[in-house]
Amino acid sequence: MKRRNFIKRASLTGLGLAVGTTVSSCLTEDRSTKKTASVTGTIPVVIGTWDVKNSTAKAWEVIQNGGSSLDAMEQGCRIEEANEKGQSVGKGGLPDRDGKVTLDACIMNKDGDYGAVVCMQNITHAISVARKVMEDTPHVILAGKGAEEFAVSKGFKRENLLTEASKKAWKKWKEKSEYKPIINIENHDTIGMLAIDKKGDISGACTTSGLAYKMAGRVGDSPIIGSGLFIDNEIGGATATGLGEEVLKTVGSFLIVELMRQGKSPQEACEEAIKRIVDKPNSNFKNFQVGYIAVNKKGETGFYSVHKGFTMTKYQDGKNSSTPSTHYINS
Ligand code: SD4
Repeated sequence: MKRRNFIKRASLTGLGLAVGTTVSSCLTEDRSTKKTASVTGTIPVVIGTWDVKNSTAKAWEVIQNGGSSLDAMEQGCRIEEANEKGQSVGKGGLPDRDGKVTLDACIMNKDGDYGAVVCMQNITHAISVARKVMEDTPHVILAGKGAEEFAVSKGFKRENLLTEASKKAWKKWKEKSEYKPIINIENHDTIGMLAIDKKGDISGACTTSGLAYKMAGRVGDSPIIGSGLFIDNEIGGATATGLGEEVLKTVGSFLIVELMRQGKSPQEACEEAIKRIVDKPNSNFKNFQVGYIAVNKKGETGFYSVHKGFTMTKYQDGKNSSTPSTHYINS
């Protein structure tokens, strides 16, 4: 048997998609111990980090109208990018220490193709530029000025992304210029989304203005394949939010997908990925937040975080709902 086929067979069995009763009953038992895990997976399904019901609703609508999970991901993320009140993504995002709003975004399709922009300024819809990088260039990542110029060449308009509210917050921060990530505060609204469409194909997307008041040029996990996002159409997908440095160092989203390949449920895989961060020597986990969400090929979902305060939004079986995650500390 070819390796690829072996992996495929093994993973499908692990997910209970093959006829094996023993495997299925094990999974049922596992799931019953997890409050937050999806008990029955159904497709289509859309999930997103944090309370992003407008985005999941948009993605669901695209899928219901026969659109692909890739279209759903782009359209869903665009809602938050255009929302000036969300200060962690797109227009209105909080700036770096020098007052510049710099965006990171990536998108990944069912074929394992990927496109990203990092540290891009002046263009609201970073997710759509990332898709153009994937579809219209021989590359996978464009950075800074190059990304911005590419976007303009594709018809995107330059805009000032620093809103009055974000400028005011930055000026206030500058009075002390203290840099310390604050759990769940600087992180809310970075949007990572995963979806399975009616054909059963999985895509994902992630878009952010990154950590508020970061150093100029800092890039987080969100646009980096395997860290902020990973999709394998035979297995499932995962995406991350929180302190990107910690996600990058553990290649979190890839890890979750590989754990699901080995037979873990999405919930178990998210918990294991958080544990890898927490268990590192000298881990400072009491002082930062990381949250993961994941979906497997059957449409079962999972989510978990270091601290309380993280939520996942899910559109499944016609219902759009936001649920707080279980978490490592005080869980
Ligand atoms: C970053 N992971 O740039 C992003 C921040 C984030 O919700 O997720 N905020 O590190």
